Formats: sequence, structure tokens, C-alpha cells
Amino acid sequence: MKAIMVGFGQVGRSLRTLLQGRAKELGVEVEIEAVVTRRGIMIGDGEEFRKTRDGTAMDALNLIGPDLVIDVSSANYQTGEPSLSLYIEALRRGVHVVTSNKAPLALKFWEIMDTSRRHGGKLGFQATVMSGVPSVNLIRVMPGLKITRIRGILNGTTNYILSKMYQGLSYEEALKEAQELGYAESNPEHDVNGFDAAAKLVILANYGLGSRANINSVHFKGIKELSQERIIALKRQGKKVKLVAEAYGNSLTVEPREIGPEDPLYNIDGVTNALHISSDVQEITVIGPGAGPLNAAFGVFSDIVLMSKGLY
Ligand code: 80F
Repeated sequence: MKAIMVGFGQVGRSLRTLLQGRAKELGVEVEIEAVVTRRGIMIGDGEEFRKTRDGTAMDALNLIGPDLVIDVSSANYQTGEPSLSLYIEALRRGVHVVTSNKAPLALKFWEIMDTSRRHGGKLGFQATVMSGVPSVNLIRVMPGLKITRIRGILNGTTNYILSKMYQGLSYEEALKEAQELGYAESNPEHDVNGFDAAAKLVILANYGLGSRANINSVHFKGIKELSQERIIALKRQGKKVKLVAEAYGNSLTVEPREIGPEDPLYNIDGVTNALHISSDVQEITVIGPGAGPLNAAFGVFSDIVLMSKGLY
């Protein structure tokens, strides 16, 4: 498959390593024909980005005519651009899109999904929610299940910060660590104000519950107003604060909740995320690392492999 890759940050670099290291052994051939960043276009592939020419992702799509667009660029929650237009155009042409960028899907999920279904370009977005831990793709492999409720911890950075504050670190120290580990968004405000978890909840609610939601449908609140004193006081009462995302009926919420040991989310600490799905047939919980460059890259990689093998 001829691919263009948009974004060459932490996730992009890890993805390149995964593709080089283990795609061939799986019988998957992916040639990165161009890389696009804010700085312009690099024709071909390389360890480091070296600009070959000016241009945008759309220019690269036109120039290369790829089979696959990989989007590992930063999220733009204002407009979803330039990724949103890129997906629509690529999918219309029957070009597949695999992405870890939540913004276009949190803003225009059904426009993108309908374009994919109408024109045949496939859309892989496992990495947008819980990185490499099956969430979107878990729902994908349970066709026909009537999901009634989704509840979980969907942001690695805030769960990491809350866990560290519980152990006595300050908010600032914990955020700094989360940034150094590559968990936080390029604008960490999006993590700590609940925006990132809200975007993920929109994607799951649309895909799993068939909601017609966008980021404005979510009542969300972040963790910035929580003081360490409060977290420590709750600890003495045997409680923890978790940023809980929940979709049920038409209600989509992300907010800090005080929970006790009886709640299955109580023991989900650090960068670990958890997703609990209730349905007419079964209850399912999946637990695993929600963030990290290699984990997010693995989510993208798994989509590429499954797609190239015609498994969806
Ligand atoms: P990083 O900032 O390292 O790289 C972004 C790249 O995008 C840069 O190369 C930049 O030049 C390029 N770019 C930005 N705007 C562009 C434009 N207009 N045109 C072309 N290129 C452009 O970002 P990361 O860490 O590599 O992340 C890439 C994407 O993966 C982002 O959309 C993330 O939201 C997404 N992602 C990252 C995750 C992670 O762990 C996890 C899953 C998705 O739960 C949490 O705590 C979440 N913060 C992690 S989610 N890094």
C-alpha cells in the first residue's frame, strides 16, 4: 500500500518503527511515500523530517495519489482542519484513512463515516480512544450488540495526574511527568479540562450507541479545580477522585467523581484507562494503557494491518 503520513511527532515516529519492524512479517507492505508536517512536505520516508517542498496534506494527497492516508497530526478542535477536509476528500476517492487524531471525528463523526460508507474508502480510528487497547475495534468485532451504556476512564494524562496527587505529588509535578512520558496532548489544556475525554466519549457514543453527538453534546468538566488537600482528605475516607466519562441515553458527561472501592474504576491508576460496556447480551470491561506514543502508534498499526488484510 502506498501511504502518506500526516504528522511526524511522537506517535508518527513510533508508528514508523512498528511498520519497519513488524509489518512485513505480517505480510503487510506499507510504503510511506510522503510525510507532511506543519513545515511542509517530505517526499519519501526518513528518520528525520527534511522538507522537500512547501505544501499541505491535501497537496500531498493530490501529488502522491496514495491508497492510504495516515493521520497522526495534532488535534484542532476549532475546525478539525486540515484533517477533516483531507479525510472527506480521501474517502470520496476510495482512499483508506487511519487516524489517531480525535478532533475531526469529535466534530463531524457522521459526515466522515457516511462518506466512508458511501464511497468505499475505509476508516480506521482505534487509536483515537484508548490508543492501542481495543475500544473502537472491540465494538467493531461485536456486530449487532445493542449497547446501552458506556462508562470509563478515557484520558491517560488526567488519570496519571490524579493517581500521583493521591500519592502526594503536586498537580504541576504530575503534569510535567505526564508530558515527559508523552501522554499529554501538544496542548495539555485539552487533557486537563476534560476536552480529550469528551472527544473520545463522542466517538464511542456515536459508533457504539448510534448517537448523533458532537463535542458540544458533552457536559464536561476537568480536574483543574481539584485541590491536593481535597484528594488527600478523600483518601483518608477511603475514596479516590476519577475523571469518569459516561454515555447513557442522550446524556454524555465527563466529570471528576468521588468513588469508593466498590466501584470497578477505583483501582484503575496511572496511565491505565478502563472502558465498561453494558449491552443487551453482555457486560464487558477492557483495561489497559490509554496513552503513550508507542501505544497510540500500535492502535494505528493494528488498524492498518487489519484493513490491509480485508478484516474490515
Ligand atoms: P506531536 O505533537 O508529537 O506531533 C504532532 C505532529 O503533527 C507534528 O509533527 C506536527 O508538525 C504535525 N502537525 C500539526 N499540525 C499539522 C498540520 N496542520 N498539517 C500537518 N502536520 C501537522 O503529537 P503526538 O503525541 O505524536 O500525537 C499525534 C496525534 O495522536 C494527536 O492528534 C494526538 O491527540 C493523538 N494521540 C496521542 C496519544 C498519545 O498518547 C493518545 C492517542 C492519540 O489520554 C491521553 O492522555 C491523551 N493525551 C493521549 S491519547 N500521545
